[in-house]
Amino acid sequence: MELDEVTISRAILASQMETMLDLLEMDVAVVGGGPSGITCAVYCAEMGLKVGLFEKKLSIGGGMWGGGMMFPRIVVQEEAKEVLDRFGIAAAAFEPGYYVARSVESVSKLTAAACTAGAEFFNLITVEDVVVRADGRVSGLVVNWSPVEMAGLHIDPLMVRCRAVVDATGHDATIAHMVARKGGDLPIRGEGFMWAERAEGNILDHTKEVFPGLYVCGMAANAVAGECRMGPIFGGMLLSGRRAAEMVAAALGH
Ligand code: 48F
Repeated sequence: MELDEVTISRAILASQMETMLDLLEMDVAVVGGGPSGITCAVYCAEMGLKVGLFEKKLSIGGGMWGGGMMFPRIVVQEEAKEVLDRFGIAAAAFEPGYYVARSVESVSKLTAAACTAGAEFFNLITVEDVVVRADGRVSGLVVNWSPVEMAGLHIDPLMVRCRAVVDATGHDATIAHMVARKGGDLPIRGEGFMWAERAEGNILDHTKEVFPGLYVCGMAANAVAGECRMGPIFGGMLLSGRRAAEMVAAALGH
């Protein structure tokens, strides 16, 4: 076959523009493509919600790609093993209740499942603000290309509308901080010390709607609640992402 360079360009532009126009209005906007965000996206999509995930970096995966100190392995405890099994992620038993999975396989299979279920991933896009109108709810995101932010260019963003936002931005709890900074009633207590048992045990209690229309999951949930961190054990991230999806789906009547 004879290749035409302009056809290649047209294919990319047409496909992505169609997707971006379609996703200007969605049910759930997940911010952050780490383990909790991807897990939230896959469950939301499987429940029939129209979901878009925004990740500011080039790659999806957040803190899961790097495993523990660049050893590309993650530990998952008994309670969350079912999530690994659900997505066909191989896990080797270590000591009773502790399983070890490959971080690259874990990210890849969760991401692939989310794509198959219909979630759209927007990498290289940074969420820089939220939309809150007279009803006092978070009802949209303000987004811009990450390279624009990195270069410090003064270029105005674009906006998307959604029925719920999930802050899955990890330790920084970026979206929650944005809301708090602008006067939203959202107290942020900040992350506590390393204490895996406590951090993992409490994370589901902290996974919730923290401001009308805004849910927190993963490490962002613990950071908002003043809860401890846990390091490279990832069961809490997976279960928190799933819990956030269930809460959003229930709130949106799915
Ligand atoms: O940090 P991250 O992996 O969050 P998580 O899902 O998982 C935490 C674990 O990786 C680990 C841990 C538990 O085992 O302690 O740290 O809670 O992923 C957060 C993602 O959000 C992106 C960021 O690049 C990262 O990939 N992110 C942060 N701020 C923004 C953003 C933003 N403003 N717009 C878009 N993406």
